Amino acid sequence: MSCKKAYITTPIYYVNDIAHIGHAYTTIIADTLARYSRMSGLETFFLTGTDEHGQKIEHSALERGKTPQEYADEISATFKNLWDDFGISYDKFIRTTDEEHKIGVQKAFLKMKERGDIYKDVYKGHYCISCETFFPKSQLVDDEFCPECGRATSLVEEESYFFRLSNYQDKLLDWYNERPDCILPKSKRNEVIRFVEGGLDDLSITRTSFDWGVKLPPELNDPKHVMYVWLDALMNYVTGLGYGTDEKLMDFWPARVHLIGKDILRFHAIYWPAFLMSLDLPMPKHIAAHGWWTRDGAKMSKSKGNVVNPKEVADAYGLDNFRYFMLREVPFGGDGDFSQKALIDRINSDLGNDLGNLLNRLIGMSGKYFEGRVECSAVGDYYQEELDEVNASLEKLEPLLFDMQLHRYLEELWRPLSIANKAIDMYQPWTLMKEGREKEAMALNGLIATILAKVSIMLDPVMPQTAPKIAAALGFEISYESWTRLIKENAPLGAFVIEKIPPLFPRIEEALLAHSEPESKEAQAPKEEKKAPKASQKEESKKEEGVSLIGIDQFFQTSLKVGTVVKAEEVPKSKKLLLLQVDIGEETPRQVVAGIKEWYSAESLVDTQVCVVANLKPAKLMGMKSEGMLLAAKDADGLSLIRPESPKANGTPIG
Ligand code: ME8
Repeated sequence: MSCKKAYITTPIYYVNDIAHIGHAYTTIIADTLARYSRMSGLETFFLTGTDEHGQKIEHSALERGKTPQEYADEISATFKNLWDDFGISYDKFIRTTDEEHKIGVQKAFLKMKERGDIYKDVYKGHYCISCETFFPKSQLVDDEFCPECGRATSLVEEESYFFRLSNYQDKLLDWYNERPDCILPKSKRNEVIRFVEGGLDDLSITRTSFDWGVKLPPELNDPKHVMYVWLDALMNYVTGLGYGTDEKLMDFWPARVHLIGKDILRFHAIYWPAFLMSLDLPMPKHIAAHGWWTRDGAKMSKSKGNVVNPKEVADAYGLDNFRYFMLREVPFGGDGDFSQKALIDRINSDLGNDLGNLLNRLIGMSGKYFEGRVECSAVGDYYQEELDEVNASLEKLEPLLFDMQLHRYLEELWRPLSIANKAIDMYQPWTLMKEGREKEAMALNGLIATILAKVSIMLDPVMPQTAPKIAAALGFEISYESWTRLIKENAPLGAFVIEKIPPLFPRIEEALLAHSEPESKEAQAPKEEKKAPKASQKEESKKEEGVSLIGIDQFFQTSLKVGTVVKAEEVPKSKKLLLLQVDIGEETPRQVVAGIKEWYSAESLVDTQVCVVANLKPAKLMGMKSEGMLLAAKDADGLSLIRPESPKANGTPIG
C-alpha cells in the first residue's frame, strides 16, 4: 500500500445555527473525498468540527439565558450527532473550545509576533458581528450597512493587535500564479487575485470589547484581548493535527484540500495562506469553494422558515440517495436550488432505471438461464470493445474527483451503465439462448457483472451504504484490494453465484410522495427549526391530485376485462413495443400495442391471460392502431403484467 497521505477538511461550523443542507453538502463532499482517498490506499485524515468563539455566539447564548460554553456544548453536539448519524467518516471532530486548540493558537500567535508580523495599534472601523468581519468605510452600504449581509455595522475604536497582511501581498500573488489549481474552481482564483491586487490592509486580530474567545498567550501579559474569531478558527486546520501540543499528526500537513463554501473564500484564500507563510508552514494543495444551496430560489434562513433539514431529507429519501443527488445535481462551484422534484427524478431515473434496473436484469438473466451462475472469463472474447470503452471512462474518474468536478465524476461513472444497458438490448441474451449461443450469453452476463462491479467500487465513496450491497450481490467486497484489482489492473471479476437482493431503489411516485412529506423526527434541531422541507407550489397541487377520491361510479366508467393473447409479434425497429392480438370475448381480437418488450418476449405471451382496459379511445403507436391497454405494475425491479389468479373466460369483467 502506498504511504502517501491525504488530509481533508470541512469548515468548522458556527454553533449559532443548526445544520442545514448547505452544511451537509460541504461535509458530504469532504466525506466522499476522504473515502476515495482511503479506498485508493492513501493514509487519510479527515477533520471537521465546530467554531465556537466570537461575539455572535456570545450574543446567541445570552439571548437564550445560557453561558456561551453551555450553548456551544449543546449546538456542537447536534452537529456531531448529525454527522455520526450520517456515518460521516471523520477522524477527528475539533471544537475551538478544546484546550489543545487554544494552546496551539496561542503558540502560533507568539510565533507570528516573534517574527515581527504582529504589532499593537488602535483599530477604528466598522465591524459586522454577524459576519465577524471588519469593513473599511468605503465598502459599507450607505456608510453603515454590511456589504455581505446587509445588517447594521457598529463603529469600533479599540486597542488591537494587527497582523501585517500587507507584507504578504506579493507572496500570495506568487503562490496563486505558481499553483494555478490552488483555488478551485479556477474561476474563483481569478476573483481572489483581483482582490489581492487591489491591495491588502493589515488585519486586526484581537478584540477587547468582549470576552468569549481565546486569550492571548500568557507570555504577552495582556489579558483584556481575545483573539479575532477567524484567526482562532482558521488555525483549527493545524491544531486538529496537534500543532503546538502533540505534533505527531503534523506530517499530514499540508492539506490535500480545504473544502469550503464560496462565502468564506476570502478568509481561506488570503488570510489563511498568509498566516501559514508567517508560521513557515507549507501551503495547502487546494482550497475548493462550492456554491450556495437555496430553497425555491431564496437563501435559506431561520426567519424565512425555508431551512431544509438534511436529516429529514435523508430519512424520507434515503441517505445515499440524498448524497448522490447533492453531488450529481449541481456543478461544483455553482449554486443549486433544492427541490424534491429534482431529487425524486434523480432517484427514479439515474438510480432506479439506470443502476438498480441493470442489477435486476442481471439477477433475472442469470437466474433464468444459468441458475444464478455468472462467469467472466470469456467476456473479452466477445465484448472487448465494450470493456475498453468502460475502462476508458473509468480512467477519467480519479482526476475529476480531485479537480472537484464531482458532477462530472458521476456523469462519467454512468457511462458504463449505459454501455451495459445498451449491450443487453443489442445482443439480447434471450435470442442468444434461443440460438444455442450459451457461451456468448454467459459472457454477456459477465460483461454486465464486470461493469456493475467496477461502478459499485467507484460509487462507494459517494454511496457508502448502497455500493457494498451491489458488490455483495456480485460476490466481492469493496476495499483497497478490489479497487486495485478491478479498477487499476482491470483484472477479470471471476465466477460467482449472484445473490438475489431486493430492489435497491424502489420507485418513488411523486403524487404519493407529496403525502409523505418528511416529518420532523428526532430532535437534532431546536424546536422552531424542525420544519419539514416545504413542498413547492407545483408539488402542493400534485398533493391535491394525490388525495382526490373518486366515486364507485367513476371507477366503473373504466371497462376492465380479462383477455387471452392469441398472437404476439415484435414491432419492427421498436425497442419497446410488442403488437398483440387479445381475445376479450368480442367477435374479433383487439389489437393492442404494448410497451413491454423489455420484459416479455412476444412468444412468451401467446396463450397467456392479461387484463385489458377495454374502453380506451383507440390510439396510434408507430403507425399502428392500439385498441386497449394492458394492466401492469412497474417498479425498480421491472414490469409485471397483472393477470387473473386462475383462468377466466375471455371478456370477464374486472371490478
Ligand atoms: O463560516 N449552501 O461557519 P458557518 C451551501 N465558522 N453551503 C452552505 C450554505 C448554503 N446555503 N450554508 C452554509 C463559518 N454552508 C465559519 C467557518 S472555517 C475555519 C470557519 C456551508 O457555520 C459552507 O461550506 O457559517 C459554508 O462555507 C459553511 O457552511 C459555513 O458555515
